[in-house]
Amino acid sequence: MDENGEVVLLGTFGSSYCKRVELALKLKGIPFAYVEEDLTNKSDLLLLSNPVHQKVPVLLHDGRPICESLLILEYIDEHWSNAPKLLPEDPYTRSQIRFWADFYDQKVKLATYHFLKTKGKDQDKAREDFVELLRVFEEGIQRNFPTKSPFFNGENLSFLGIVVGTNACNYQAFEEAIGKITDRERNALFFSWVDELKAHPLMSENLPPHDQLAAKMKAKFFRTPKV
Ligand SMILES: N[C@@H](CCC(=O)N[C@@H](CS)C(=O)NCC(=O)O)C(=O)O
Repeated sequence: MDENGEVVLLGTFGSSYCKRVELALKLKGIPFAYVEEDLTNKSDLLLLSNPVHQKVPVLLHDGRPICESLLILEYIDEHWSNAPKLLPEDPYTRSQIRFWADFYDQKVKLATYHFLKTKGKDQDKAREDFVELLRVFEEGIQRNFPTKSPFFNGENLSFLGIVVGTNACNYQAFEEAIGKITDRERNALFFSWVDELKAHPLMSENLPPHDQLAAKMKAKFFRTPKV
């Protein structure tokens, strides 16, 4: 057996939650097997491993399941505690990183779901909420990390870089499939971070191909593309 124990990732194509885990494993150099899940016909392994949420990603480490992408990233960083570290050592800074990762998932990502479920004026409101949330995110990151980018740990991607980058680097595919949600002028700082993340080799080499991702999103949300 590998000295790491057997590591298996249950995931699905195009999921930024799953991509987070894949990038963290690759960053740490942990060998793993990837099992693609069909979410329209979930496997018994997925249902047994994540009976509460029945979602991917699930990480199986020597057969023991860990669920929820942010918790999986923490597990990876704690179990394989060698460098490169995803989270910083200082407990206060760690808590700030976790706060903004949670904000991104609970607020920013949620705003994109509101956007894709609405039309007309409601959709305009969802777009405005999204831009405003990114502004809050920009301000918070500047306030909490005035001197050092929390998206990178040295030359490596960090916890927050992985969490935000695996999602935000796909906004173009989202927009091709669903419609225009971003405003690069009003969120110029946020998009300067996204551009940096996108240029990082680990990110750029592992992002899902744009066309395939846009096609999957179109098929999933049954919308015609808006030009
Ligand atoms: N909070 C979860 C969200 C994971 C999630 O939403 N996964 C989606 C794929 S992107 C899923 O498995 N959906 C299946 C379903 O909702 O039945 C995490 O961070 O891991």
